[in-house]
Amino acid sequence: MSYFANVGKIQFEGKQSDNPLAFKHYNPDEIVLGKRMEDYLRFACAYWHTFTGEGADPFGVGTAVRPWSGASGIDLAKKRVEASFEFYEKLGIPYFCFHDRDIAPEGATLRETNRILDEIVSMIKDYMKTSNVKLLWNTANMFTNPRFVHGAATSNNAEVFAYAAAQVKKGLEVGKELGSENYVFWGGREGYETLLNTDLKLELDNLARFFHMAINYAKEIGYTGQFLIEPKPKEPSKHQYDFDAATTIAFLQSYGLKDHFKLNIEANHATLAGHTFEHELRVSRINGMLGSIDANQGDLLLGWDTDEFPTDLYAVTLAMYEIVENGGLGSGGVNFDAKVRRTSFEPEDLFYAHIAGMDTFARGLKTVAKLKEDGFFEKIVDDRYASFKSGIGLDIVNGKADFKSLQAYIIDKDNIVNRSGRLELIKGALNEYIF
Ligand code: XLS
Ligand code: CA
Ligand code: CA
Repeated sequence: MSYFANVGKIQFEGKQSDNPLAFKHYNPDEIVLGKRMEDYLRFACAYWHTFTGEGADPFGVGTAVRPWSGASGIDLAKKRVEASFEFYEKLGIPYFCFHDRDIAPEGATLRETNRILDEIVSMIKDYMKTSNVKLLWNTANMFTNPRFVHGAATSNNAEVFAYAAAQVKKGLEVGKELGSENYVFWGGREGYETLLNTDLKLELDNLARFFHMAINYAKEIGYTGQFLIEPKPKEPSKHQYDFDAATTIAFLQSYGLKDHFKLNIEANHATLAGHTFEHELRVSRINGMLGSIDANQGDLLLGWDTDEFPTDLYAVTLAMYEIVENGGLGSGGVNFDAKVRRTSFEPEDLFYAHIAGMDTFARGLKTVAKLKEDGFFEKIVDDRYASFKSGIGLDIVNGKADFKSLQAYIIDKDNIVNRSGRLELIKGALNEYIF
């Protein structure tokens, strides 16, 4: 049975092609910066948006027309798995990601839920045997069910903490079973609304306890995937504990967890935090913490997480620069945590959306290769910070200066000369690379 009978295998046809079901820039085998594009970008499909989501919003039910619509329960879950592998293979996307609850419905108890999950996991495992598609990461949904109303690992209710622990325990076992290359912790409802009823210290201590337990259990069962934390501000709780990269890194450091984690940086979460995507990537990178990315874009006119497919070449180029400077993403990848708009409700739209995202990242990568070849940013930054390459600046950098020597150096100087940052010149020149 075919779910996407109208669509064949998506091929690279190049820029001149007018076939909407072809790549114009993403050519998996093309070598860019010494690596195959496919290996550099490690694209992944987000199960929740592409197979589970139906396009509902707070004002209306789902609009999505899906070949698996009409089925329910475990039947629906199985149809989604079948459709997903057909989709990955036709698109030529090498990875996928899921939350436990995306792939299988819940039962009355966790025992029952795990049994249903096992059934779907074993089906996925069979599909993985006969395809080249791999699991980039899996995670636990600890935010949809009402039991998580006060959070999961930061809930005031110890039984909810226990439930969350058991759920992540199972997630790590599933990760091991399917060979997931990373395991993601996105905060979900880990945050608070008001200090009027919140023990902030206990909640943060408990969150750290939870992570230590996860590390210990992964070790115990020999799960070797990279642990990733995905920062996000504002949603769903007003004060999310993993607000942004800097906050998350500080938390990990305070609790002796830093060596066990990297970050999964999402574009839309960066902008919600009042940062650019590249800022969040840079902060992670310079701290040795950049692990993976959730590729999407927000709408700067809207204050929430719209999870649009990434098509902004400018932003993606600057993001790809950070990834290239990071030496790639290691075991991480570029996961399209993005959903087609509610108005793009036909099954083909799922292909168009991923093609647009993959082509945009491929273009970003190729542009960065040119920028690197010309040393574009390196020259700008070297020149701008030249004062630290010799004389007093070099003394500061080498730790040879102190307040007394600096005072002696500067106290009688009658003019300090600054130079223009040349921002408009830089932006104009950058446009020539991108467009
Ligand atoms: C929600 C998050 C979530 C994580 C995985 O905003 O992006 O989907 O990526 O739990
Ligand atoms: Ca995400
Ligand atoms: Ca998001």
